[in-house]
Amino acid sequence: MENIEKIEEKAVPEKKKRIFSAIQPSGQMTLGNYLGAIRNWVALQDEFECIYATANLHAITVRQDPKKLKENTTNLFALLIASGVDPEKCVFFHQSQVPAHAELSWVLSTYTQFGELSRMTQFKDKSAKHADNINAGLFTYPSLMAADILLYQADMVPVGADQKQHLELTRTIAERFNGVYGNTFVVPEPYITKTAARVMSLLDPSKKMSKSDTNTKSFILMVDEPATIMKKFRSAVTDSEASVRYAEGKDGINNLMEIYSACTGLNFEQIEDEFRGKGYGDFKTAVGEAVVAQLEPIQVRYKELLKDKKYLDELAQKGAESASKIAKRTIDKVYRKVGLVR
Ligand code: ATP
Ligand code: LTN
Repeated sequence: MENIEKIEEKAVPEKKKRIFSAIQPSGQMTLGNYLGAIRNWVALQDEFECIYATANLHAITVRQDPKKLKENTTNLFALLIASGVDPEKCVFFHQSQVPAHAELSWVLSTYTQFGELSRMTQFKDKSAKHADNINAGLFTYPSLMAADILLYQADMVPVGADQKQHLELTRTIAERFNGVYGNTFVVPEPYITKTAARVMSLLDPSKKMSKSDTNTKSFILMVDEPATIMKKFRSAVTDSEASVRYAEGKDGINNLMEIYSACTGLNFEQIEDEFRGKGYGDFKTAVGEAVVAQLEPIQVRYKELLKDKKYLDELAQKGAESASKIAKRTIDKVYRKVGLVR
């Protein structure tokens, strides 16, 4: 018995799997970002080695006002902490603080094909939206995203469903590079929630809820006041059937059911039971109240955190130092393999 205990004590703990994800400070965070991605970031922290960043280099692929970008970046950092991202448990920083992201991105862009980048739906959507600024960075955005992930040898990447295509390209780039130079990168898996993986616009439920939408009624911001949230849900587009059920052709109601399910933990059947015989008005009020209940404690913590911006900067600096150490190992290896003088 004594022997067994000793062996157990000495057993080497299994290496924790590594997680990487990022979010752009391209506007204010929406309920879609939270339910589709950030809740998973938080949930994964205890079990895995997590590395999270604000993707401010990605954000400049769309024209940004410098002062606003900086402010949005710090605010987003605070909002993520308020949402449960814990800098004590994970490595948390701003992408621009670790130059290896840009360095690896360049190398990987030479292993990413024009045709592959041309097929990215995000590129197509964003170039349609910003026809006056279809810049090279917008096109090579996925090479930078691949660099973010591969730099840390991440096993899993928690994202919303809209990022699945970028993740697939990341895997292709990693496999291509490994094929040429031998095992260099871990090939990552996407980690996507079952409910609310793609929260849709409240005004056009065929489009995803996006923080850069020009119509503010189409999204719920994490920092929206309770009265605003209730108002936005009341004006959400539904259908004329007046029956709360999840079905094809009922995109508006399906979206509200997804949101309600993600906020209450109820499944679709339970939601249908709760609202049988009731109108859409009652349902929309319940969805609004469930969302307010989720967001209120986050908003309180967020306001508190924003009082000390110096502390937030210090946290990011500390995170960036830890991230740089991990990143250095990969970028050194890549430069050596490719034959670049260091
Ligand atoms: P933009 O509107 O500027 O393109 P975005 O909100 O689409 O920004 P990010 O801020 O980079 O993009 O997204 C951060 C995370 O939130 C990603 O994992 C993304 O998949 C997820 N996400 C974005 N929109 C939604 C949505 N409507 N539903 C679910 N998840 C989403
Ligand atoms: N492209 C992502 C944001 C992003 C990201 C990443 C997500 C940038 N780098 C690395 C996961 C891993 C988006 O959601 N628009």
